Amino acid sequence: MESSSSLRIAIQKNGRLTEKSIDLLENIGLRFDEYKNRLMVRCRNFDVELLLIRDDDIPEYVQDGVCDLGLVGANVTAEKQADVTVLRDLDFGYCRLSLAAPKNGDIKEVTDFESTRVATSYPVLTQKYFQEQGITARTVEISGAVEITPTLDVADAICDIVSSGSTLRANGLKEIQPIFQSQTQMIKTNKELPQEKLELIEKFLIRIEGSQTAEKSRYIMMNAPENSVEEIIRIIPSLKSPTVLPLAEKDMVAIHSVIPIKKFWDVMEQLKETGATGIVILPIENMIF
Ligand code: PRT
Ligand code: ZN
Repeated sequence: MESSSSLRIAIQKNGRLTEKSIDLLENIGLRFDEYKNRLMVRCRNFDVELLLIRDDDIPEYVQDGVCDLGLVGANVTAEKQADVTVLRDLDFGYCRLSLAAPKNGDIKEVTDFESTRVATSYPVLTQKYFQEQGITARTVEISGAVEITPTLDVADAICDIVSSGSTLRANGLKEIQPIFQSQTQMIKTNKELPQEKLELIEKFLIRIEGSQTAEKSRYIMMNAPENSVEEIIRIIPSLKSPTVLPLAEKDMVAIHSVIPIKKFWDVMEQLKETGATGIVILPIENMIF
């Protein structure tokens, strides 16, 4: 497949990242026709096309310039040692690559991995970690169902992706050491791109930043006695200074602001103590800086 005049973005065809990747692109204003069971989908409102492929192929397609951008786990890009530029962490698909071993076995800490057989789909990252630790272990490359290999005596331990840890537990394994933290990232080819594509990428990055900030923020409105405004401004960790509007009721004002969602419950109690009432919290669709 040769390079395209449209900005070509690779996403996972069918897996954990597919829906969230499409959601992210739609959130920043791109519109697509039906994408299920398609290899290539054109964007209706930008000169963009999506290539839907296995996540393992994304770093290489981007490295080779077949695609200009890719949405893929940091774990895959690192394992493939792809020569690409990471543009942005996308705040989904969080997981870690971890060493794990049978719960009641002899392997209890990292040094116990010396001279063991470790099954993994990530031989590069696993060996790199062992090398850093001065440990000699043999990796057995397995493409799926890594967690059953100790039971089958194909390996003594494993190095696999973990998120909740329930797969390890269900297979009688315990996590010994995370070796790589991952989330989905936007990667860009290092091949030279025409100015129009670079400008479009810049535009998308600004939109992603706005949408990520909006997702983590809430619009807060409340009524409060005018003489508590200073105290409220101190409490609200707003992104911008709050708007204060007079109300028909004497000595009362309305206060509007944007706050990080994480802070909401922390400040809620304190706000009530200042005499604030009618506190309303609204989601924010997008924020442009
Ligand atoms: O077909 P294709 O090759 O595209 O898909 P795939 O099967 O290789 O990948 P997929 O869809 O399973 O995962 C895509 C990406 O999602 C990974 O490369 C990671 O970046 C990210 N991710 C996030 C995960 C997980 N969480 C995850 N939990 N990838 C895999 N898992 C698996 C893990 O392999 C293990 O089997 O889930 C199990 C562990 O989950 P817990 O919750 O039980 O710990
Ligand atoms: Zn894969």
